[in-house]
Amino acid sequence: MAGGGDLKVLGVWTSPFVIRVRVVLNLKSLPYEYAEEDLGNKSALLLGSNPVHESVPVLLHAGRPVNESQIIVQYIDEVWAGTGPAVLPSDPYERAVARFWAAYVDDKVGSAWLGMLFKCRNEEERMEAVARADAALETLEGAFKECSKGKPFFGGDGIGFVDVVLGGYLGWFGVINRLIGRRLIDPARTPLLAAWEERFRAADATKGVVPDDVDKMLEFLQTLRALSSYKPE
Ligand SMILES: N[C@@H](CCC(=O)N[C@@H](CS)C(=O)NCC(=O)O)C(=O)O
Repeated sequence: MAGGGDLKVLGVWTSPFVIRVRVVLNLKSLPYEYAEEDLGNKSALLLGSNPVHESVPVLLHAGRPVNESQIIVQYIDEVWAGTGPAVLPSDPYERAVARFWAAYVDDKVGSAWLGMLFKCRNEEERMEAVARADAALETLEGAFKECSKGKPFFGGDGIGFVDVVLGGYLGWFGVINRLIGRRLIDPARTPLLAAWEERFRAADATKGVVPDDVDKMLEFLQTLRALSSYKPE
């Protein structure tokens, strides 16, 4: 089994995709080296490790790169299956359901997130993206009920695949909350998810990884928007 010396994450501290990988490494208590990337001046290691997308996160395991956050999370869960809690369910059907909802999060919530913060050219476009996020979160409220079966997380008693995929966005949701003057995960509209958000933020594995400094995030947002190379798809 590889120890911490064998694991390195190339990341950006605000990235929802990086955060989910770090939460899973924490859940499994796997030590790793973390290298912060500058998206305006990417390292040769990043460009060489992920030449197709040139994006973070990259997990280097004994020097070999694994790319794409959902794939990285599943890789960690498979390689360290006996270490710490399982992130994906053991039952194949439940695993398929978890993968379905994780894909839904990145498709619907992820595109609304880009719309709310990066792509919108005016307030009207921001609010259109907020409406798309609201609709996706309402659907996820139903998914939470189905997957959690009354337990605290999508994954049941502990944080699972859908939890880390959605939870990675919570730092940016703090920024959106400030911009729109209410909680995006609205306790009135989606009470189960609102309670889930509190639990996820309070979990040990997310401490120091899910950002909570909204001012610092807003500063980062300005830097990112000013980067001519940053073109969110
Ligand atoms: N689908 C990818 C998305 C990764 C991604 O978009 N990462 C952003 C940071 S949040 C990035 O590195 N973008 C490269 C760039 O801006 O040049 C994943 O899940 O890993």
